[in-house]
Amino acid sequence: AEKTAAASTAAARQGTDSPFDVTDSAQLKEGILRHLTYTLARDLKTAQLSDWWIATSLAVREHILARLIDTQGTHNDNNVRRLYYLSLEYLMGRLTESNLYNTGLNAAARDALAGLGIDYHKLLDQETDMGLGNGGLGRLAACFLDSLATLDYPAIGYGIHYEFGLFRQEFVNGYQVEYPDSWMINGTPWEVARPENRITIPIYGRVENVFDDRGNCRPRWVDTKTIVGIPYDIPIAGFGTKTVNLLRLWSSRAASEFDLQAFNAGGYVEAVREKAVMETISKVLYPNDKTENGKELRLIQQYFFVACSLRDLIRRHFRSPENSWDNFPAKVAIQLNDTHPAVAVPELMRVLLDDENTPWDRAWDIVTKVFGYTNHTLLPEALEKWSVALFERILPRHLQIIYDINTRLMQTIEARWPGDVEKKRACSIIDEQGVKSVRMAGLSVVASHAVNGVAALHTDLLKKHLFPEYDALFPGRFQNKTNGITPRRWLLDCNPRLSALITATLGHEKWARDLDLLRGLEKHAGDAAFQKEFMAIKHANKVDLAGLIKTECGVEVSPDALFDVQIKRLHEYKRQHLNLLHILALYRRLLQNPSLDIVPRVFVFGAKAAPGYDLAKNIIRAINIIGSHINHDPRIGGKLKVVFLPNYRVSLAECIIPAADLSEQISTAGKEASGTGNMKLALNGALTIGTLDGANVEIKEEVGDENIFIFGLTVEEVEALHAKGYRPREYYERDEELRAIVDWLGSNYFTPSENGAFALTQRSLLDGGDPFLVLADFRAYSDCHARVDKKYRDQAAWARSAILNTARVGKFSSDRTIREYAAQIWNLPAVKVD
Ligand code: T68
Repeated sequence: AEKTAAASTAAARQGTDSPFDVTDSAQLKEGILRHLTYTLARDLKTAQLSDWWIATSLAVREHILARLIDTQGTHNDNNVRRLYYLSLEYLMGRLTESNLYNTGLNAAARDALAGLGIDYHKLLDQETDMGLGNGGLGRLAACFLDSLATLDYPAIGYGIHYEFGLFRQEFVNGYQVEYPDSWMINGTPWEVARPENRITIPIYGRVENVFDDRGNCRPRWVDTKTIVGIPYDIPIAGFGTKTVNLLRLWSSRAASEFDLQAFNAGGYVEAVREKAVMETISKVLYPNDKTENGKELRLIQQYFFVACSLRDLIRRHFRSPENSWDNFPAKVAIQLNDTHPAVAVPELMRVLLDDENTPWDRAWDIVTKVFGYTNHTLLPEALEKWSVALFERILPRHLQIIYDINTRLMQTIEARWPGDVEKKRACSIIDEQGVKSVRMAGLSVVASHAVNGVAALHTDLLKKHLFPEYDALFPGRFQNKTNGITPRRWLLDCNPRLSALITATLGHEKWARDLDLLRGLEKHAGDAAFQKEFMAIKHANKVDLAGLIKTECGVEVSPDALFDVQIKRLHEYKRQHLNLLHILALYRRLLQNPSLDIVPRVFVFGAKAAPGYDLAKNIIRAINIIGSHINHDPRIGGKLKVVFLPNYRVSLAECIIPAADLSEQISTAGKEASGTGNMKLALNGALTIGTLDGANVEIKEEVGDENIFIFGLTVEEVEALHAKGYRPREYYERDEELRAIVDWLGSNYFTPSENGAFALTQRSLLDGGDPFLVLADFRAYSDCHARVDKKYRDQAAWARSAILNTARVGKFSSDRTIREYAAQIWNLPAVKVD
């Protein structure tokens, strides 16, 4: 995208304010050339664009690393309280551009590169996304890191250094095909390997009871195997501050002593095999965003990164001579991003009980003071359970500790509800029904001093439906922390045109650190000249996206059409197939009445399906095949276009979001915990069409009823409908149009040489029982789209609402979210770095 003059002025201004030790483009240019020559051993003639990208990143990195050392020094010298964020996923996207913006060096870099004859945007395009996450949960972790550093909170993120992130997606004959994501192939200039900080942890083995010198029988974990964790550090530079925090990701290795033992015993091949197994642990990210499948390697991944991280943070704590276990809870806050890192609970207990000889009650007191747990879903299939048998084989001592935690929990329940077997069954960490298993959510709730949901509605439902007994048992433990997004990546960096307009209108760029200041735009919402500018920017962004669509999908779309966007993981509850039914309805209406006057629309999809999720993959194929059919039908005069951009990822979202007119947030009420794409799209001036689900409820409260399109069943209505018995066929039979399009979907009209291509999707809606109420919500959805159509024809009214969306969603800055966590969960003071 070409930047406007105003954007570069704003950028230039930021450049002069840089809190980093580089001031001008000449200095940066010198750094770039130095790295090109002395780090990459390239000369100017043969250097490829990817070399220039690495050299530029390394030149900027120097300044960030200097600040990293200052920041860590300040934190260590002052023995500050720190947050340790444990997450199996970090969906970082590209790092170079956001680091340039956050350090204020983007203008200098642009100048330096221009002087070298290098195209800034093409250079940034060399970077492969760091896609070490599935979706919202992983991206939330990345936004949180940005806000933590920006707000000067001492924090370290811990996770896994996956060799392969989320798979790369291509479409072949409409089918999703997955390829490994070799994100490191062009180099990884933003990470620093720290082999000197490697950590060795035990796994497998058995527990034996030995008598200590006082005659007490004590459990000892023996005959274990060994895994080595090598940390890779990624600096996280705050925006407009000197703070640089750390993201530390663990890569697994085999222990050399172990190899040697096997080797000496004549087991050379055995030793190499063992080595390969150990190195498999950090090989690949599991691509399931909801269902848990009880895979051994997944549990090992969880334990591996948690055990390394705990040892690392304990080592940090004891580096200060004044520290001890007594003040551990005063210096350490640990947040569990979902239950994926919940093995940290028994692992910290094990360290305290077995390694440190701490009595149980004192150990448990420490544990419950440091942990907090964030829940991201109510869907039962996403709640992690591990079979007791598997747990025992991999982590026998941890299983014992979990049983001990559960015994004490059952005593508490008995004291509170004497003789109530139902309450015990509901609260037990060990699930005795079916295959005996460990419930990680129960473990996390019991061991944490605070448990939070990610939007107000979600937190209410969490207390009411998922954990009512725990809520009664631990009053005040459950809290809400509505999600947020970083305004740096999701407005300042990705939408330079709109950012420049905002900065020019408000007369400052403080909004990027204080998003509530966007309220200052409200008074311009009715101003015709401002509306024109705002819509011209949207149009320019749509022209850019149209170009990308042409290259990626080979489809010509008009930037004058309404861009109707649904971008998120493909999941039945998110109801991409409801969107598809509406597309089919519009198409059919046009075929029956070619002169029908509708606002021309471009439907834009982006979504990956978990590789084993057949229905989700079938929906992708249906959208691809039906979309292509519609795109090639000359009878509808180009009024409808349907494009499915392949390989949806953070950097693609950054291109789509600034160009969206309409944001599809159409999950069944009660199913989407929060959503964060909804926030990104509203911030960039898209109007939402959505259900009263997740954070949509709060977006509606902020932007006002006239500036959002709400439709469909509410949570209460969904519950009532299920209670009385939902029969999708009733809706199908009652509604002529709905019946026609559902039948159409099931026919071979769109795939003449193939029968039943979309039978899976069609069946889910009828005989499958339509668990997410697509048919029940269809008519309300279709009628709501008619209101969208009407409003879009009144461009002034649309512009006004779009501006008010941007102006009024300041609440959804992750800065606000992080301040709330810091104040209400972590008790974490900010620390300025001089
Ligand atoms: C999402 N969850 C929620 N899970 O669905 C979304 N799960 O509503 C919310 O806004 C977001 O979290 C942030 O709170 C996920 O993205 C996963 O990706 C996931 C991955 C592995 C296992 C289970």
